[in-house]
Amino acid sequence: MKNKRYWIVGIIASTIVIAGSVMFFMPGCGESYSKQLQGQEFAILTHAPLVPLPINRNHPTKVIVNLETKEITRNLADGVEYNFWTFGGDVPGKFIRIRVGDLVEFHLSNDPNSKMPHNIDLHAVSGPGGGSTSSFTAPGHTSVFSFTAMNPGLFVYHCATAPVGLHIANGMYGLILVEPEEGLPPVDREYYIMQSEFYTEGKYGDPGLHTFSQDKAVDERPSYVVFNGSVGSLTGEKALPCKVGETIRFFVGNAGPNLVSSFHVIGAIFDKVYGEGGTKISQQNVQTTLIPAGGSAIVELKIKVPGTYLLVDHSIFRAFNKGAMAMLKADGKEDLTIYSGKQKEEVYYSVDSKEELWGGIKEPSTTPLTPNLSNVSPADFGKAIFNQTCIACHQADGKGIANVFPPLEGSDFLNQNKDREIETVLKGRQGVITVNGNSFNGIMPPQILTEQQISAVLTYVYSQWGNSNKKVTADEVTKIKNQKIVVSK
Ligand code: HEC
Ligand SMILES: [Cu+2]
Repeated sequence: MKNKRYWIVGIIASTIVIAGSVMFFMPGCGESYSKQLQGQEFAILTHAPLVPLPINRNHPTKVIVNLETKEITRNLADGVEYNFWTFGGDVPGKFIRIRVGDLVEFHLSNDPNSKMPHNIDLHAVSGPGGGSTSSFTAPGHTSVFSFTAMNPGLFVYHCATAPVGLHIANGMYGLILVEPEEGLPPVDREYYIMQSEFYTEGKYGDPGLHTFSQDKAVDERPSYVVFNGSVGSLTGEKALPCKVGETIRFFVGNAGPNLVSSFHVIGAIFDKVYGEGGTKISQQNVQTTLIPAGGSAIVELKIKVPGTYLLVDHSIFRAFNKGAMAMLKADGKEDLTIYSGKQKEEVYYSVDSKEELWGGIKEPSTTPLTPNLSNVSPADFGKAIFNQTCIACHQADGKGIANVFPPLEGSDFLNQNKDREIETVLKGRQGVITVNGNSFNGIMPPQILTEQQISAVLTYVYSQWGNSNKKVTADEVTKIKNQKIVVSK
């Protein structure tokens, strides 16, 4: 009995040992991550909006990062120039991607043409100044320092040379992603976006080369709030491409230097948010996520309906008046059950005005018209519009309704002035009018019709019930439509 029990214990124990060692030596499976530093590689850095490829090592390594500070002049907006100070020649600085436990040997070089010394404070560094105390570099010099990435997460880096605010305000920031041991779950696309403010002497859009405004910066009154270093860096032709159904991951940084970002995608919901750039999914199904100055967030979403989506700071004047807008353009198949698009448009009367207007007689017909022009004669087309649009008030026989709706049948008013009646249909009519000796004081709402539809319906009306048989062309309607002044009452 006793012997048997030892046997069982022995078998269980050796199974655990064997399984454990298999898991330890087999890369890429289970908990088989080594803490042992192995090998060496050069980091491949990317300019925004691109992100370096995911890391698939299961061990830390020595990573050599070469980054150059460079002072450049380029557009901040169309026709607006600014002297940017950069990490890697553009704003935001290049994206650095490493893995937790990596030993980073950082080489910071300052372009010989720089006017300023620079350094780097990486929020991923555990140590005084985040590296800035060891990386102060004069123009034409290179500084080297090393750090071990102790914590995974998405971190901001920035220049911390005095005056710190000026170096950040001029564009010296970027993101460094420290992947956790097991990496991030694979997705279809990753993009790098960084928000920041610019404080210029001169207003938003004032043309020319602009200099930094200390006053505005201290008062936190930016002239520009932008994504990726300039107005329009990710709009129009430069919209970020994606496909319907893909999982898209944004690494979003906020450099400030002052403002907090309310990051939002108009028409989409973040399925997952790694709040503040940490490693935990802090929320799911989020509309807007807050990104502190000097902080970040990782957001993931799926676009379900094709189209162009705006990425904004939902402090909305920043988006529409200061530049904080980017675009994500999704190609793919429509799904009308998720989003139908406009199904119809009709005239609306509030309950009150409807009672007043119609006195319970009849509601206006407001069905929108989408006739197939190719197989309908102009006369039939006009008649169809009359029957769908005008009939409710003016009646099928054009006789109208006594005291409420004037007749179109043999109407002296209608036959007097063609331009005026084009205007009636286009823009509506109200006030006292006299038709065939009877006065009316009602409201005809503007008709939601195209120029072509209006020309057809009026031509039809003129051809009926003893009217003057005038022809109305679409061009004549366009002319009246564009005319600012009222033809006549
Ligand atoms: C919702 C009711 C309503 C609809 C729909 C409507 N009208 Fe009118 N219409 C009126 C009223 C009411 C007046 C008189 C306005 C006033 O008192 O100033 C009027 C006036 C007119 C007049 C000038 C007076 C006359 O009798 O000659 C014309 C022409 C006219 N409508 C044409 C049309 C045509 C064409 C359509 C369709 C495209 C149309 N209306 C649709 C209510 C309507
Ligand atoms: Cu600097």
